[in-house]
Amino acid sequence: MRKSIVVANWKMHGSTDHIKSYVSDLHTKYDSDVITDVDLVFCPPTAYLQSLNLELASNEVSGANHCVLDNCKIGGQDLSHYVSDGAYTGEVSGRMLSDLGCQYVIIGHSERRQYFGENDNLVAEKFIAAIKSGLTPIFCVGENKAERERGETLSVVKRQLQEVLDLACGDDLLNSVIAYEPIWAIGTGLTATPEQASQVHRYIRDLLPNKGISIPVIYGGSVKPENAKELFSEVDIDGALVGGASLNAGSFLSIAASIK
Ligand code: G2H
Repeated sequence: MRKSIVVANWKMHGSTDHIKSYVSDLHTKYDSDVITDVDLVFCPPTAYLQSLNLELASNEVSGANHCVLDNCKIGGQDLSHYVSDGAYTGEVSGRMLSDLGCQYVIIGHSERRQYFGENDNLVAEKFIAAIKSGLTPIFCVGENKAERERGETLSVVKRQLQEVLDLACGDDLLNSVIAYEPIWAIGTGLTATPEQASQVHRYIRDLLPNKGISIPVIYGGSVKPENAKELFSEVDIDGALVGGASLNAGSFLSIAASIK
């Protein structure tokens, strides 16, 4: 039985005020009868990890509908491939993320690959650094529009995954999440159809040791309350990596509530 997981990737958005009102909304709108057996993972900018964690853990929220957010976790959006402390200005290690309360970290998001020059090899090193730090990597793969149009989707995904498969041992992969995010669907309003996503998810599963039987494979790319149910109706889609729609607590909870 695979875990269902819905991840909020806030990207470079947020503020102290936003966190307070967001968590207050979570407390009032979260319905534990509707959202069952789903991990909710919040990945704010690193600067806000601690305040979000404290806010989520707080039981000081007033209001009749206050509920305990047991299955809410936090994660980083990136980490250093350096595992040990050292003279690496600007870097944040996996140990530091763990120390701040993170259980997850996003690795190899297409925006990291596109704007910060992260290649398959660096991304694979970050995957290993996450595992060594006791974090669950949420490893992102996905093709761009030109690659899809040339029919290269599966070969691109295989190439991106291969470096990790080469560096990791089987047990490393057991504690990971794979996110399929077609780049042409990120922040564009375009979403892969459930069939398009499912085909790639099945292919990813086939590449994983033991057919990835226990590894969640989640979908990302303009997921919103309106399309979540249809995507989650596919057996190979175990959850979502949500960007824009995760900035509103109500929308994010509505996506999580759509999990079968
Ligand atoms: C893809 C996704 C979250 P959005 O990047 O990682 O963002 O839902 O805004 O397309």
